[in-house]
Amino acid sequence: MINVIGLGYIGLPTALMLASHGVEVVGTDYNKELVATLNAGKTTFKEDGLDVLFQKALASGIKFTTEYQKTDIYIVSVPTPYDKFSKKVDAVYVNAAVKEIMKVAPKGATVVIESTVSPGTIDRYVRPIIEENGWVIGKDIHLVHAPERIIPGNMVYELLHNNRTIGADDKSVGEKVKAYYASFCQGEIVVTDIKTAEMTKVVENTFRAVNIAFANELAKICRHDDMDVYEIIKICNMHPRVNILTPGPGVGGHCISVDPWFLVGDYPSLTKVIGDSMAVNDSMPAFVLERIYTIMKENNMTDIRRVGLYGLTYKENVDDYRESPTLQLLECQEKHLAEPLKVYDPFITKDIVKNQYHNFDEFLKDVDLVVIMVGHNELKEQMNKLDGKLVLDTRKVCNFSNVYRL
Ligand code: SAJ
Repeated sequence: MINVIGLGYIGLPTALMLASHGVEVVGTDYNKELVATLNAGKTTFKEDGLDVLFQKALASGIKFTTEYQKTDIYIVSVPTPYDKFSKKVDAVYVNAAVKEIMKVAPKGATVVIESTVSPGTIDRYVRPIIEENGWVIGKDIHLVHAPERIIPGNMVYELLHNNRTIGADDKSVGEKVKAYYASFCQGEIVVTDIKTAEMTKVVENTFRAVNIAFANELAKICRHDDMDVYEIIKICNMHPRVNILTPGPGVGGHCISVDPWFLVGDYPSLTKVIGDSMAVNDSMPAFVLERIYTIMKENNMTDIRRVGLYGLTYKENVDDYRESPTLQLLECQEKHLAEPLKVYDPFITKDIVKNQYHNFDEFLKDVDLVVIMVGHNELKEQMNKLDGKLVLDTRKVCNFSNVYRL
């Protein structure tokens, strides 16, 4: 039996996938409300294919509880934020989960950490917790790191098809854990050591953050000297060895806007490119705000209350708004002591910010300048509704001839 600890964006789909492929699974989360929702037969977030997978896993007997189980394998999938001051990974949730596991685990059990951590985190934090218990790692308990790679918006497909990395002290333990993942994963699964697996995961997200920062910096240069950044990137990407990502209003989510900081925190004197890249991405919401003021001025628009932000999530067609560029922009605007801008997002049904709308038409009635922060499909399908409005499109989804861009 596998006990999956943490039933969030990664833990839940992983638990469901294992269960629907014949593995006995119990999912554990300390959040009683979340466990009650799952036990009532409902998923806790939207994702293509998740509900079908959930039903399959229920039919296969998956259980959800707040209790840690006595079993041979634990998969820990809890959040790993970064400390805003030191930039280092904050392993507090991983540590707490491992402490709880140690209270119930039988000798010989394997603890798999799925959460993203910086290189050396398992050595620094997880090993001492186990050793304090008087247990010998490699004999009484086995440690494995199996970072996930799935992208929100396409998680179920990617869980099935992506290649994976497994890090273990002992190759045979790595192979044993690999067999569980191979029950559903059709990609290649590489077994390596723990520190390599830790570094690999952080490097993948850092690569993307640096590439996005490069695109964002190009957008700033092109705005400064009146060039079309999208046309330039399109042509550059026709070169066989160039692949520039897309500029945008900033970087959100809980991965690319967070994980690269772990490297900056741990290797401050060695991470100039990475640190500067993160700063460029973090500067984008303020850059969008500047664009808003410029466009208002150009159009003799004086009332900031007639400006509306379309999109609150960190990217298109997901309901996750953690670290979203829109929230960053509103925070930045708050510093200017201005009336908060109007906001609408079809994926966010709860009120999470001031001046939030839950109906697209009502939102449009109250604004003259629409700032596209996220290119949800809903908008792409109803773009004609923006006809007659001023539009600042930070995602290049609107083809109007008079549209403003980054
Ligand atoms: N973004 C841009 N320009 C781009 C691409 C993305 O501005 O060209 C922005 C997005 O709008 C968003 C942010 O960057 O705000 C991040 O979005 P994303 O879709 O690039 O990535 P995430 O954070 O949803 O998922 C990433 C993925 N990592 C990589 O692609 C290397 C995923 O594979 C990881 O599993 C996930 O992080 C994670 O959990 O670490």
